[in-house]
Amino acid sequence: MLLHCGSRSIDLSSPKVMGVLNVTPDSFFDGGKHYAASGGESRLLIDHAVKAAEAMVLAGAAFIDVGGESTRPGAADVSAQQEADRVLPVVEALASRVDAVVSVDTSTALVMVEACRLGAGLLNDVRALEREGALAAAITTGLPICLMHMQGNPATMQDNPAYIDVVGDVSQYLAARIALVVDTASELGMVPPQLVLDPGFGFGKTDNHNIALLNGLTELSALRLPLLVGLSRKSMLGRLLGRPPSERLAGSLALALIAAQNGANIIRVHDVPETMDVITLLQQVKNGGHHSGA
Ligand code: 8Y7
Repeated sequence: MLLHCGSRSIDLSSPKVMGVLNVTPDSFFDGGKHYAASGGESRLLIDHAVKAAEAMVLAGAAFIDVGGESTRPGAADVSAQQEADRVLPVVEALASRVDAVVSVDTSTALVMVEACRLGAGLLNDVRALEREGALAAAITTGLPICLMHMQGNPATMQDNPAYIDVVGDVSQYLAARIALVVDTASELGMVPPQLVLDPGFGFGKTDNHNIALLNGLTELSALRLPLLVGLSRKSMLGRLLGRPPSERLAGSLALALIAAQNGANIIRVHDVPETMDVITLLQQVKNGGHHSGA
């Protein structure tokens, strides 16, 4: 199927890679490498972000996910204006200069609308449009939207995550959000947006919950929408392998492969070239050794 992301369309009949570009000062992995501080420095930092995005696109990323609010447990709250100031200049620069869909990782209505105006092609909301004003704002952009499941909120979500049946519960939640988006679009007289679903690995989940969801991706496919997964360098790998973020590449690649084999359509990662190799190999093996050219 084709995902219509503004001026670009992405063919999801084979898995695609989304590269992560953080513009927060406190990202757990890249440590805010691209953080636009202020004043004269911000131009330089935007150029740096564009270069990083260009490298990911050259390596094969179909999407670049730009985020300005760290969802790391204990991260500082960011105001809508602060988030907009961080993210929008980067969205604008990328949209005009980079050959990929610019995805904006936001839960904030203002950022959604402005990012769309500046050329973003996908809204990636870890709160599945639950924040005040986000539902109508997102629908109004006409862009595809990724709805992610999270239990609780980033500050406390890992305290004691609990489910009756994690795959069933996540699937039910996402189905309810889909219905709400469709109903709201109809009330607004808008065409319902294309939706992408994400079980939200690590967002209010124990390792066992994450593993059940990884094994249960095929059940989420029953909702008949594209699936996005983010597993790259997450703390689950820290616990399962006993490794710090900088040593989680091999584990991330293993999980990316499992997710793609279980039906994930978009893999959100920090390491684009390495993940592209995994996806390319998987496609070649699926095709029985014949190159597809794609
Ligand atoms: C995810 C995400 C993060 C994810 C989607 C991290 C913004 C934490 N994780 N968005 N964002 N899915 N859709 O470790 O798993 O990258 S932030």
